[in-house]
Amino acid sequence: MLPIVKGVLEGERRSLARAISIVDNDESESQIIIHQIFHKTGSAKTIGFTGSAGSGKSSLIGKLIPVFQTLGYKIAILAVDPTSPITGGAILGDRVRMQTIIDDDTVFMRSMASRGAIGGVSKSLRNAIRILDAAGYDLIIAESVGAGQLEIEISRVVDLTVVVFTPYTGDNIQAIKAGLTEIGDLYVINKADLAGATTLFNSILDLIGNTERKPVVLKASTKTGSGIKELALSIDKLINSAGSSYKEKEKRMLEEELKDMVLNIVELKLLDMLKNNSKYSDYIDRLVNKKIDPYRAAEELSAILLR
Ligand SMILES: Nc1nc2c(ncn2[C@@H]2O[C@H](COP(=O)(O)OP(=O)(O)O)[C@@H](O)[C@H]2O)c(=O)[nH]1
Ligand SMILES: [Mg+2]
Repeated sequence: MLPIVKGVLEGERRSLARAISIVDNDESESQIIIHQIFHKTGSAKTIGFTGSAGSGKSSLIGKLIPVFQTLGYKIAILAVDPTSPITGGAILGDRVRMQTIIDDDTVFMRSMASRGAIGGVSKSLRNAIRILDAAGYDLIIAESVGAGQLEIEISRVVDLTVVVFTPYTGDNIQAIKAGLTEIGDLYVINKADLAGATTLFNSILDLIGNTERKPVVLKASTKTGSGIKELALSIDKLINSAGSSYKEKEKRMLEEELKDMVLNIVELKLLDMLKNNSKYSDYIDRLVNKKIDPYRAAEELSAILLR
């Protein structure tokens, strides 16, 4: 067993941080780490928090943590931010807003850059979750700092997606991105202490709450504390009640992951075979001389490679 894996399994923080960086940067050690911990994973519940910057995701997570702790969870938080390097400012701001919890060394917090761009995010996040899961964290919260495609990707990796809206971050009903209306299992209208929240809450109920899948829609304020406990209890209920459908989701996710990885390996192999095939340069010459068209060249060359 790698020393770092031993550290991870003992929940040692420096090993955890290092192991997460390794999978985040897709370093070669990732494979060995995942190989050695995979059998210890599968018990953690995962939640993704998405929504516009400034909607209050970090503040909400900060307020939810103590409630989740009274429910017995051991919590880890991953801030997924491909736009800034790991040492960047975002996580520092978040640490301030989550002050109450970072003083508590039972909560683990780490930011991830997931530099592999889109597609890289799900891979890094999935593996970071596995590391925390193997270390004994049983509630893992991913906060998405980006937007758009990233949020959809995160929602595919976690058990439950919470979408946070406020009237102050451009989340009026016309401007809400189509994707967001589909990925949430639970919608929070935050900053309920400010005017406009109730109007937005009613519009969201109309737009999303009454659709067939009936996601939960709640109002909350991290400032007054209203709705926080209800939010925590709703999340707890959802992640624990939908047992069978999450198993199915898990199976689908593993299938996707396996498919992606196989395609990746096969693509690299085929590329290698193609470049080393003596016919390859012949075909390029024939294309240049207009002796063959690209469609036919590709057909024939593929047939040769797959023979
Ligand atoms: N009035 C009010 N402000 C809030 C509330 N929740 C968060 N904020 C403020 O909104 C800003 C953005 O919050 P933050 O948690 O960093 O949002 P994030 O970017 O989604 O993580 C901060 O200045 C918070 O103090 C709330 O319930 N009411
Ligand atoms: Mg934040």
